[in-house]
Parts: sequence; C-alpha cells; structure tokens
Amino acid sequence: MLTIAVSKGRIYDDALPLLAEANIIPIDDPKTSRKLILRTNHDDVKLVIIRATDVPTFVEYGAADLGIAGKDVLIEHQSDNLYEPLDLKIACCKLMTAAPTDAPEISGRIRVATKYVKTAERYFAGKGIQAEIIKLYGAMELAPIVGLADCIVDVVDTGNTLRANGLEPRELIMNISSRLVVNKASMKMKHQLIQPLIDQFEKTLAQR
Ligand code: PRT
Ligand code: MG
Repeated sequence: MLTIAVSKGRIYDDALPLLAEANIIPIDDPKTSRKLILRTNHDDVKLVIIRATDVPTFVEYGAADLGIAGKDVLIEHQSDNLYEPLDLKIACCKLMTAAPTDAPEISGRIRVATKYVKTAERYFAGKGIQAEIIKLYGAMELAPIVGLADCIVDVVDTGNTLRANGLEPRELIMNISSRLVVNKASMKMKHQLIQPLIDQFEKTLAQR
C-alpha cells in the first residue's frame, strides 16, 4: 500500500496532472466528496487530503509514505526525517516581507505578524534586526492596518491581496515551489514502488 498526502486547493490542482502522467488517477474528487481518503485507479495507492501545513507531519511519522508540500511549509516544519527528492515546480510563489505602502523603514525593534514564526525569526536574526514575531493563522494582511504589526511575512503570488489591503511587497525571503517529500523508512521499505514514481515525475518535469 502506498499513501500520498496532498492538500486540497492549489497544490492538489497542480499535482493532479503530474499524478496522471504517473498513471495515478483519483476516483473520488475532493471538491465534491467529503472523504479524506481518496481511492485511485490502483487498489494499493491512496491519497489522503489534509491541511497543507500537516503534510510534513503525516510523512514524517509514516502516516503517509509520500507527500507534496510547499517549501514555505517545509522550512517552517524543519524535519530531519524527510527526504526531499524533487522540486515539482508547482504552486510557485514568493515568501516575502510586506508593509503598508510608503511606510518608512523602521529602525530598531519591529513587530512582525506571520504564520511562519521560525522562518521569520531566522530571517530577521540573520539581518541583525530585532523582531518580535506575532503568530497568526490567517489574514496576515490585516495586522499592519490595525496596528498589530509593522510588517508581515507571507507568501505572495500576484500581489493582489497585498495591494487590496494597502500593502506592498518589500524583501524577498525565498522563492517557493512545492516539493515531493518521502518518509525515510518508506523510501527503504517501498523502494520498488516509490522510485519509479519519482522517476516518472522527473521525466514529466523535464518535458515541461
Ligand atoms: O488555506 P489553508 O489555511 O488550508 O492552508 P494554506 O493556505 O497553507 O494552503 P493553500 O492551499 O492555500 O496553500 C498551499 C501552498 O500553496 C502554500 O504552502 C504555498 O507553498 C503555495 N502557494 C502558492 C500559496 C500561494 N501561491 C498563495 N498565493 N499559498 C498561499 N497563497 C495565498 C497567500 O497567503 C495570500 O493570502 O494567497 C494570497 C496571495 O495571493 P496573491 O495572488 O494575491 O498574491
Ligand atoms: Mg490558503
């Protein structure tokens, strides 16, 4: 049995064509089904549909053999128990700082709202900036507007969400794409199942 952890939404949408090229086709559709375990055209392959931030946890503990997770989520999760064999180059975006448009650069201690607490801590520490990190679970863009923080750290794609809330992108922390992650024990025990899958993904990506 092979279990693949994927989050609903953009990663699932971008992962479907890759999986299809590897002849893995879900039978249930997560958009219409409330099932958290999706059967596929193979009796021994299933997809588990979970929150994006939970994918590394499921794979780390072997609850899923493989997973697809954003690099933003992976650098925040930080696990030594995951192989990351492939950059799938899907669900691409940028992890950035953002602040109210035309707000002056702040000197001294700043307050930063983000769900990427560890990543933000590392980033500002690396720049020698004293930052108080405020953990939020969503709607980060609101924080500077209501005076909760001076700036935010979040992923940006088109920048429309920032602009709609009077913010502008400032510094690029990292270019983000989704990665294939594999449980270390599964990689050994189920090598004959997993390696061909990795090879097929690689082939598809090379043709893109
Ligand atoms: O939504 P949920 O709370 O369940 O979890 P999630 O937000 O972590 O999941 P999801 O599916 O939204 O994102 C999964 C992964 O997609 C992330 O971990 C990123 O690696 C990647 N990704 C790519 C993005 C975006 N693009 C993106 N634009 N994740 C989030 N966004 C959000 C961003 O947070 C902001 O709210 O979209 C908004 C910005 O988009 P623009 O186009 O307005 O800039
Ligand atoms: Mg989201």
